[in-house]
Amino acid sequence: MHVKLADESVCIGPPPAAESYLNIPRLLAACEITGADAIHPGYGFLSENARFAEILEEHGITFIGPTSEHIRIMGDKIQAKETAKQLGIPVVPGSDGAITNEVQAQRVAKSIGFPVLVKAAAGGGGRGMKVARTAEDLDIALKTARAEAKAAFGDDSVYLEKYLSHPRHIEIQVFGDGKGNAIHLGERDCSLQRRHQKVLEEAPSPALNAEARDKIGMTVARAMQKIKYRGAGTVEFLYEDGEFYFIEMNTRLQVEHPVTEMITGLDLVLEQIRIAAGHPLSLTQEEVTFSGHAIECRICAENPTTFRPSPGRITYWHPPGGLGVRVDSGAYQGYRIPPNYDSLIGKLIVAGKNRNECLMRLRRCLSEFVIDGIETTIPLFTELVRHPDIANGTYDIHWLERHLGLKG
Ligand code: MV4
Repeated sequence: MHVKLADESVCIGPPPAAESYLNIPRLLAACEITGADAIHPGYGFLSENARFAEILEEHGITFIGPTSEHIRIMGDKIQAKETAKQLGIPVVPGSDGAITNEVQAQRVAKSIGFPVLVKAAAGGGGRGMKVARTAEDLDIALKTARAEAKAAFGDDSVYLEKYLSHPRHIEIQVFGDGKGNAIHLGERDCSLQRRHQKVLEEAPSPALNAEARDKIGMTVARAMQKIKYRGAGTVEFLYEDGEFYFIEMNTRLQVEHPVTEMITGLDLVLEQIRIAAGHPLSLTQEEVTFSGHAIECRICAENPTTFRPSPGRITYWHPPGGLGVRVDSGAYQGYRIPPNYDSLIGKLIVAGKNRNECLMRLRRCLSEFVIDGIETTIPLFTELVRHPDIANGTYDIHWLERHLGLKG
């Protein structure tokens, strides 16, 4: 779809990402051929690759995003946490930097109390994490986490954190102009996840009131002002018993950004391009307003119970519509979902004056959405939006896996 809609398109190579979407020389060649003076990295692939941003900076091509320095800082989870702490952002109690030996690990674990979590500095998105519930567990967890981190990221540095057992995952959207101005655009609640893949996201979070939102939002905005952050960013928190704990920062736009757009009325991609072109932020913090509620369902080409990928040709495509209904997708009737990439094929986003209106609208949209020729996760959402825990928003990050596990 993106090739069909573009003014001009250049083939950057065959499906294997290493020969195309991750191939920096080929991407640069496309800029040279077309005379493009800016690249929007989207999400995934090279969107948080500091080296890529650096190479573009060196070639005078605008990277629509933060500086390579900020990408690098936030890409190392230990440095990111240290930076967050210095900027006054609340963090999870844990080791002061990397764990270098087991004696230190046991001492830190004793002081913060078990259970603790061993995390890989080069990890993120759930990779390279091990829970330790006792001192004996800790030695094993350290060795396994280090080995996995070495294998996965070529970097075995790990750190320790207090393990939060029933948190929500709440993230703050922030924008900076790179000159010291930054605003927050509220939060998104992404607690409904399966194997570290977000399934459903909503804004605002059913767990926050205006005071809590403003407090954490302003803390993040001030922090981004201090480092002169440029572009879109998302600061991820765990939220448990009324407290926020910083876990990571994403230096890119996120898949779930539409729910923020629906409640603020701001076009976040336009905002990214404006800032990259040197324009000021479109709004001051005082001009940011939140109205209504929005919920996004990630529609994947997967079996709705086994989650096995289901690529193939879409023989019939009928999306829902109407007031407050948005379908962001590159799919269409006759399109063949390739097996080479992520199984996400579309995002169904509904907006309404409150959460209940969104749920009712979502139920109607899911019943109207027809995608034939492949299996999709639509039936999973049809069931979820009827479940009482979802209807009243009392779910934490473990709810979905517990719910699916119970279903066998
Ligand atoms: C945690 C945690 C509990 N306690 N840190 C998962 C991916 C990465 N964003 C960090 N993650 C977690 N860090 C402490 N100290 C639980 C998780 C976690 C999680 C976090 C957000 C959303 C879904 C999750 C699923 C499993 C574990």
